[in-house]
Amino acid sequence: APAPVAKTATMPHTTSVPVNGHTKPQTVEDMAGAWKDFRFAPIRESQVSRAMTRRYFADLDKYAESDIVIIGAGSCGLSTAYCLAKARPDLKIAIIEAGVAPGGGAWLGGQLFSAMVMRKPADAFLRELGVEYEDDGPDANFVVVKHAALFTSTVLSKVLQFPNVKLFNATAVEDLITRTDGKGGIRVAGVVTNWTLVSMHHDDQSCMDPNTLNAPLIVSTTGHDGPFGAFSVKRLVSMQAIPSLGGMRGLDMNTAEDAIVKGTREICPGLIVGGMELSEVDGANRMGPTFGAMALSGVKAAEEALKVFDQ
Ligand code: AHZ
Repeated sequence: APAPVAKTATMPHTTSVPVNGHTKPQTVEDMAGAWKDFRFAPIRESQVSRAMTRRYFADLDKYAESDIVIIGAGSCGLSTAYCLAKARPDLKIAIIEAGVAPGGGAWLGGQLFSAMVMRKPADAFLRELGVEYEDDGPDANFVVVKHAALFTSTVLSKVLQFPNVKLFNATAVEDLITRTDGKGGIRVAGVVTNWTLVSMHHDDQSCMDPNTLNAPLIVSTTGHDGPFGAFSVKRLVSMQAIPSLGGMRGLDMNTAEDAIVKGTREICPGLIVGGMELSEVDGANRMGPTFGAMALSGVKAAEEALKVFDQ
């Protein structure tokens, strides 16, 4: 019979496992110079398969009823997830990310440059995460993280370590679950998902029906319009839940970042929108390569979500 899924993780450096017939503390230092007799512990392929699939399907089962679903794991979605998971360990938070690699556009600063600029006061979020940055002093209006990937990998790793968060990557939200509110309006009540590779082939394969996750609250952070971007707000327009989109405007860092943070809100019952997806609703400017608004829009999205959730 398959072994039950372990409830708690054991840190590798405290594990005692049999190595070369001897049980001894397993450290990297122990291995040095001992490669001639080196052997991995034996395995059968089906054990690997079951170790992965049992957990994945247990997660699908658990998160089929989530408390909050975050669509998109870019800089805004990950910041939202961090704040929500930290504030409310009792909530089940699912993140659905279309890409194989979470992080959206936050692996680089601007163009193909490494450094990531965050305007003050978003440096507070970097201190919260423990991400180091360069600050040119009290008169400087922004701080610089030496590589965007340092910010993104840190927030991602912290989010993934929360026991109440599950990231389903390579999975696209294809539609929203909606309910009528009895007064001619709708309430968003979950998401309709599919493997992203399946979503990309609806034009050349016969109907491949999706899966669903129910949740009383969705936070959509799918970025500005593009092949996958602005997903939820475009769907709200086609369902006539909101009249039209304002369309993202040209670049103006000063107006754009304030507008995105302040505008982060529940735009339709059950659906909060944050990050650059919001620029498509409100007709806000883009900010280009400054990421403070994405982090703080995440902070505000989490605050708005908890307000709704606590009602
Ligand atoms: O893959 C997308 C990306 O990782 C994901 N996504 C989009 N549609 C999805 C769908 N289902 C699941 N239907 C989906 N996932 O959402 C993520 C969006 O990340 P992003 O980095 O594009 O958006 P953001 O709002 O978090 O950050 C925007 C960063 C920008 S854009 C910009 C400018 O153009 O001026 N400036 C900044 C700082």
